[in-house]
Amino acid sequence: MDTTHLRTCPLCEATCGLEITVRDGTVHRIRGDRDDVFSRGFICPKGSTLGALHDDPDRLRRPLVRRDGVHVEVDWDEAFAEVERRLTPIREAHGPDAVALYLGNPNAHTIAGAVFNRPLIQALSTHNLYSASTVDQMPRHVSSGLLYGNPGAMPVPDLDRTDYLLVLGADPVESNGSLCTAPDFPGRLTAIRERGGQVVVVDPRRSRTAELASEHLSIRPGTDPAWLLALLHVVLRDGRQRVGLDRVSGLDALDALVTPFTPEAVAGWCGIDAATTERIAVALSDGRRAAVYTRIGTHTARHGTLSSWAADVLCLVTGNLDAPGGMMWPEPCHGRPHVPGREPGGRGFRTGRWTSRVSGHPEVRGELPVAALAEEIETPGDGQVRALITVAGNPARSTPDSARLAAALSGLECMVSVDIYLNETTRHADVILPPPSALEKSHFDFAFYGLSVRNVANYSPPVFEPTGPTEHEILARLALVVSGQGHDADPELVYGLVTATLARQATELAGGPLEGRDPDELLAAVAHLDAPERCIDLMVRSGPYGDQFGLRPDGLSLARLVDQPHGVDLGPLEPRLEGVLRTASGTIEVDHEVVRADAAELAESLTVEPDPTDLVLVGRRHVRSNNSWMHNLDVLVRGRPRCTLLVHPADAERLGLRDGESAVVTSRVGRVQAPVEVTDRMRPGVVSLPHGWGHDDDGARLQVASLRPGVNSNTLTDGAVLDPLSGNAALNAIPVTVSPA
Ligand SMILES: Nc1nc2c(c(=O)[nH]1)N[C@H]1C(S)=C(S)[C@@H](COP(=O)(O)OP(=O)(O)OC[C@H]3O[C@@H](n4cnc5c(=O)[nH]c(N)nc54)[C@H](O)[C@@H]3O)O[C@H]1N2
Ligand SMILES: Nc1nc2c(c(=O)[nH]1)N[C@H]1C(S)=C(S)[C@@H](COP(=O)(O)OP(=O)(O)OC[C@H]3O[C@@H](n4cnc5c(=O)[nH]c(N)nc54)[C@H](O)[C@@H]3O)O[C@H]1N2
Ligand code: SF4
Ligand SMILES: [Mo]
Repeated sequence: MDTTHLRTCPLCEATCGLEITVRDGTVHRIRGDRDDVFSRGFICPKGSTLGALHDDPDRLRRPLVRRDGVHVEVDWDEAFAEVERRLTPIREAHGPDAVALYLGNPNAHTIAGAVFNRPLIQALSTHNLYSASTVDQMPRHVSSGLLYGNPGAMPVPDLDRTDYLLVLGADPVESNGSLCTAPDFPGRLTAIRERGGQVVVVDPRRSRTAELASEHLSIRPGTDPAWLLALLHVVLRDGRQRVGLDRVSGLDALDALVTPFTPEAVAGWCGIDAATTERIAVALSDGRRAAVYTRIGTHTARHGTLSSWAADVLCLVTGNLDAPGGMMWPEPCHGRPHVPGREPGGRGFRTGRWTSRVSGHPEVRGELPVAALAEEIETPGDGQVRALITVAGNPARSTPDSARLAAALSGLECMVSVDIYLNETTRHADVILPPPSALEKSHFDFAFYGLSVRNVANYSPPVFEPTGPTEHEILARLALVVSGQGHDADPELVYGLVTATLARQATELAGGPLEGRDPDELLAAVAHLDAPERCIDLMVRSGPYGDQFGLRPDGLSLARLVDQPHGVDLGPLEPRLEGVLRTASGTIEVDHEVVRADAAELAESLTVEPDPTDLVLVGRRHVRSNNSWMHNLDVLVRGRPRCTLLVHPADAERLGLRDGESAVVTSRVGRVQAPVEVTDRMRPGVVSLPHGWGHDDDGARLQVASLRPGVNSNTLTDGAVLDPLSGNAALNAIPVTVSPA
């Protein structure tokens, strides 16, 4: 008997609708759901592997505890008891900062990660909070914090209505998009060109996205902020600005900031001639609908925040912020509802409320840079990290100078990992707590409905019943252990707190639709649901489209989402600046001392003439890969090796490298050996290696991945190079030397 299940793919940010056929208790087929309101049948090769992932014999089903250096299976109570035995004395003897927490990328893709990490973070109350955000998008949070007072409010390109899309440092044909949720990104790019618009891709490599574009500019890595400021320079110099918004302050400071960044001054530095820069600046400011989209290549860089800030300011001054076809803010269905008459503004944004112990890095959004985690573990003294909890993260592969971090992990007194694999990171753990597979969880995209190019909502129930505790139960029980309530305390204690907070927030929102209602009435209305569903229902019903618990009977609720398994389309994005502004002034605050200082520092580097024989390393993604953790699926990794070093023919010639042969790549911190792929896709002077590989560590259990291990590119990236405004690691433009092996 076949059953069909419709659900959203949880693997990347594109949120594609899947149609999953189950036969005799196993996944028989997965294809794109043609009736999904957003993805319309689009699927990538990863989407159809959820069954293989579920059935992967290496995926952990039972907890592991390390005994005499070997991981052995134990039952769940024993595992939590072990966590309590090991963690509690460390916290008691050395205080809360002795236990660090690292949250990895899949937390953005699970309900547990979105809602149930909070109690664990609160219970730990450690200054040593780290996440994949500081090897990813932290610069964009900071630029939104500075400009809008709201680090969560990151505008997205209005892909379906723009006529001009400038893409820097993103390759959405491979990645399917990031900080821009758009299933079938390639189709949406093609549509821009088909309706007469243009797509310009700025990337040191001619990526597949660049091939789809109207124009490709092969920029020198790490120089995007200078080029973006040069575009701004031209717009301001020629009086081409047309700011359409009135809640803006600090624009007067821009002229001085962009003065050094003339198209001529940046031409040699960026590798883009002045005439091209002038032409792009004119196109962006001639009144057409235009959007500037920056991503990994620009954010994981020394001036990542400055780039992100400059891209938004460029849209602001050309009338393309909060306007259709420009950069816009989605209105997620679980967000805060409209409050009629509310004055925009709030408490503003600040960083540096505390600093890291060893290097004094400022806290950003409650986090310290993960690039500093190794030194916090290694350096003795008060506040030294002695224990670490990882949740859905593989920092031994995904963070800079990761060989140093891996060595530090092996010196911890205690490590606990919530993870589905015994891999390069979790092999260091004393206890591994495996959550159920993606198909055993319900799904709701808390993170991505706020980054979506259309307002949509979708809820997916689990396909299979979980055989062990759910991920939210694991997180709740960890929070209870940490807060001293014992390894056998009832997780409902945590669920109750989380849901009570949500109900209180809804009923205490001044001027909100539920103001003054009894929170217990809301809680009673959702009491019959499981914990994640209670949270979703509370947020959706009290959100901008919600039924407001009866006040708006045709409004949205979990029940309505369940009834519409192809998703609910809530329409195109609408201007909503006033809803997102949280600056103290109630305006977009353009002028910041820290931004001016960073731009001045950048201006200094323009005078340094690049040496044509210097080599720098950048990263890349492939559509059949997903960071470090999907290489254990044969269907995805079979075929030609993909962890190769791309080298331009001229560099290959000069360095004596031959296609298919091996090269040694050396940076300040490490060295790897990888097969060379000679290709004119690369800009001369730039080599490219993907991250997330290197699956040959002893003690990991990845039978398929270990057959095609590849090499770990983060052996080369340098933990000492950060974007000072955000603490984000620079993972691109890494100086390297390359020689034949
Ligand atoms: N050089 C270089 N380094 C990079 C990047 C780059 O471009 N270049 N990109 C960076 C970026 S953008 C990111 S986001 C980071 C990612 O950094 P991480 O999040 O640290 O690494 P991932 O490879 O995503 O590892 C995810 C982990 O979660 C586990 N997992 C998968 N699904 C689940 C689940 O449902 N629950 C739980 N509990 N665990 C699960 C996997 O087994 C794996 O151990 O890497 C960064 N590192
Ligand atoms: N298939 C697949 N999809 C993924 C992931 C994956 O690992 N595999 N990871 C997911 C995650 S966690 C994220 S954050 C997103 C990331 O999604 P994207 O931001 O699209 O990331 P990439 O595909 O790595 O593309 C980055 C591009 O930046 C270029 N680049 C490098 N340095 C520079 C520079 O200095 N300037 C400019 N202008 N360009 C530069 C690189 O050549 C590369 O083409 O993808 C997500 N989706
Ligand atoms: S593009 Fe992303 S969301 Fe869509 S099927 Fe592929 S992995 Fe899943
Ligand atoms: Mo990411």
